[in-house]
Amino acid sequence: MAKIILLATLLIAVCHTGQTQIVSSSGQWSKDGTQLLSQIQSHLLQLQTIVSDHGHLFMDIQKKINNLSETDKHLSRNLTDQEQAMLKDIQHLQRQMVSSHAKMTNVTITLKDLSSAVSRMQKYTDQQNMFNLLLTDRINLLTKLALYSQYQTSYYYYVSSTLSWDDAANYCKKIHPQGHLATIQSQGENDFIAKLLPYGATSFLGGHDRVQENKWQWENGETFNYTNWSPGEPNNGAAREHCMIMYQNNKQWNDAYCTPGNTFVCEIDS
Ligand SMILES: *[C@@H]1O[C@H](CO)[C@@H](O)[C@H](O)[C@H]1NC(C)=O
Ligand SMILES: *[C@@H]1O[C@H](CO)[C@@H](O)[C@H](O)[C@H]1NC(C)=O
Ligand SMILES: *[C@@H]1O[C@H](CO)[C@@H](O)[C@H](O)[C@H]1NC(C)=O
Ligand SMILES: *[C@@H]1O[C@H](CO)[C@@H](O)[C@H](O)[C@H]1NC(C)=O
Ligand SMILES: [Ca+2]
Repeated sequence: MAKIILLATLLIAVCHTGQTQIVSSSGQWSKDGTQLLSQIQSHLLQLQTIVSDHGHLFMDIQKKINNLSETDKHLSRNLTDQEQAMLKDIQHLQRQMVSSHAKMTNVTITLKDLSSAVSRMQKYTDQQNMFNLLLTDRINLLTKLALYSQYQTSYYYYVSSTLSWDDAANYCKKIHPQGHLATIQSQGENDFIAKLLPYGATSFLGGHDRVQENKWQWENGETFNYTNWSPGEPNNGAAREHCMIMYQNNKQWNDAYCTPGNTFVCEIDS
């Protein structure tokens, strides 16, 4: 009994500490909070079962004591002092039992309340997390719309850093799961991308012939069905030009070294 009450007190204390820890200063529940709540909830359910079992045990003992004192009453017409004292003890014990049982019932009710409160908090936490995710998505979308230019079903993003072609390709992949160095499949798309380049820029696109010389392909596997090479290109200068760049000045392409020296354009498929 004492153990149970101690356990319950501890648990309630844990819950209480938990609450202050898991609510951040902004009043939002953290992910750790959610896990903690789940744990507390399952402990509460276990404890509730134990307490409820004890409740039944108390009722049984109480019935037996009632029976015992009933039996005693029949004899009480002629009890010795010692027997009278024993009867008083038994009655006192009985009152204690009844009061303990009431306390236990109260603990059970408190635990049930606590458990459903934890449930509600859990739901609230889930909703809060969902809301945060939606908000993050919305912010990402707005950011994307602010920085990226849309042409048909893709977004394009000019990057002024001069990285190697490989690093540029990785950069585009990192900024979005559908990101890649820009690929071109029509005159319209070509001209749209050219307009994103600042004056005089030379920028990497997603084309290369690194697998087989003069067999050009788009890095993301798209069909290579449109070309816009500058006159005399691709010429594989110094036998080292395997990465495609676009010239801003004539909107046309050249094969260039894959080493750092050109800006680049990322494309994000939607
Ligand atoms: C009460 O006591 C009598 C006699 O001692 C016994 O026969 C009876 O089963 C008891 N009842 C309960 C509920 O314990
Ligand atoms: C009660 O106790 C008295 C003596 O203390 C005795 O004389 C009497 O017979 C007892 N009565 C019963 C019913 O046991
Ligand atoms: C049980 O709770 C009620 C109300 O919450 C209170 O009035 C009562 O005194 C409590 N009983 C015990 C035994 O703690
Ligand atoms: C190249 O293929 C893509 C996808 O099938 C298509 O949308 C595009 O119009 C084609 N471009 C040309 C120039 O045929
Ligand atoms: Ca060239």
